[in-house]
Amino acid sequence: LNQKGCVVWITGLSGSGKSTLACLMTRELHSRGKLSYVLDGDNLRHGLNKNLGFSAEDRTENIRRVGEVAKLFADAGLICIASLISPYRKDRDACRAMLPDSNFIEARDPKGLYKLARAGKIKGFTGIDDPYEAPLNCEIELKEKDGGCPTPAAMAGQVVSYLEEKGFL
Ligand code: GGZ
Repeated sequence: LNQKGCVVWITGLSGSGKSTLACLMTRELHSRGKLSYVLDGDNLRHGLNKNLGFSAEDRTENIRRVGEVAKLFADAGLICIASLISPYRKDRDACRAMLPDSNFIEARDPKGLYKLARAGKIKGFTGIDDPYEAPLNCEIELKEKDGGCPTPAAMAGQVVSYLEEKGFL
């Protein structure tokens, strides 16, 4: 393989575009002939993590499992893109202790989930009545610039450039 395994950890609120970004990144990497794999929190909750809910303990276990799996992919030489809300710093730090990379993106609400949560129709929703702790020292921060919000493709490009700069590609 002409690449070095690593993990890109995308954290952010629900509906912030984590899955879109992960998908664009994996496509961009594929077009460059690089192997990658997306671990998406929402998807994994249908299989590997189907016995877990959204209590703080369950989220911690969710993130721990995904961190362990991501490490295996990275050990195999792939660029593993983990996309989870992962709202607690201590959980992300525990993954970081095993993993080299991290990043962060800002929020929007295309699915209307926040509206439902604010109306009390979803309880314990991250960012409404459950906490979200933004990273303090992430490697990449993808957020609004003076000119407005960057496109998802621009954000994917930003992450891929970072990987290139650091010698992962
Ligand atoms: C946060 C919730 C909740 C609550 C259901 N809080 O945007 P989505 O809807 O389609 O994907 C979100 C997904 C979050 O799973 P994660 O594994 O990434 O979360 S964590 O890292 O916190 O373990 C969201 C949906 O589940 N969802 N109820 N109460 N998100």
